[in-house]
Amino acid sequence: MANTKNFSLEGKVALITGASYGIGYAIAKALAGAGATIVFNDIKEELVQKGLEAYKADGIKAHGYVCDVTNEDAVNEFIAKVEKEVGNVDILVNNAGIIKRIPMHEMKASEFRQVIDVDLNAPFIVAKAVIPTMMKMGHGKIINICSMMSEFGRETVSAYAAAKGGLKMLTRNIASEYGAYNIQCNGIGPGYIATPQTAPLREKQPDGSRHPFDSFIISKTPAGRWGEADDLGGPAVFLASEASDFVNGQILYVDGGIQAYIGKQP
Ligand code: NAP
Ligand code: GCO
Repeated sequence: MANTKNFSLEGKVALITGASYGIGYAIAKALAGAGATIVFNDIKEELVQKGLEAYKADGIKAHGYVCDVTNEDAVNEFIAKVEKEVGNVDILVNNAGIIKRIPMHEMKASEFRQVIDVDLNAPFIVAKAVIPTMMKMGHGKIINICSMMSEFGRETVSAYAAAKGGLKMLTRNIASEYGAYNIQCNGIGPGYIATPQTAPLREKQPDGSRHPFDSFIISKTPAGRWGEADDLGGPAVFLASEASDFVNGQILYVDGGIQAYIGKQP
């Protein structure tokens, strides 16, 4: 029998930030399927409630909290509450994120800072809040949701690319600084995934045709489709489990092959 390491998450507490819906929800569902207890947050109470209903409908008893991940005091209170009410966080998925698609020369500095705040500063804040307990426990898994924009740029996403590029290096630095405590920190780099965040890029044109960007992504992806949030569940279970105990500081791209492909001849 091959000595395959354990993919089970039984007995583990997993915190997924911004997981009322979208990629965070799909990852939480997969981690729950592997046995983890799910904790999630959202900024708005009504979305936490909506998320709790969705988890319940999927047979998952999740714990939902209202917390703005950019607010360090609120995050520290949130983590203390989770540790008291649910248990120590064994697995952190820094998923919460925003994007603003604005040409850089038209973007206000305040808009740039807002994206950096949610997509880069917040993963630092939340990781910093859970690492001390992980150090005491002698184990921990941190998964940062990066992006193809951790590697590439494109028009209108300067702030997002800067944040996700920084998040790739924050991932590698946490791996370097805390690997000695048996804490593994890796990233997942989704390709183009069909969620509310990318809905504007897939909107049907007035004549009913595909959005040009939609056609572009389809032509650039060997899989010939956008990713689904559920496509990220398996990779997340792997990086959250003992099966990846010797994987550290890596970004696992789940992109349907888009980064390997020159693109279909028009
Ligand atoms: P989404 O549908 O826009 O969901 C983002 C989630 O983050 C929402 O639940 C949102 O809550 C929450 N959030 C935003 N700001 C927050 C804050 N300050 N505090 C707490 N929660 C906050 O996005 P998604 O497509 O699922 O993406 C999730 C992650 O994957 C993001 O980091 C994104 O950058 C990354 N990603 C997405 C794609 C893609 O193609 N979709 C590809 C690569 C990477 P509210 O609804 O209350 O704002
Ligand atoms: C965009 C998209 C992308 C995806 C994702 C790709 O406007 O280019 O939103 O940024 O969200 O990050 O990996």
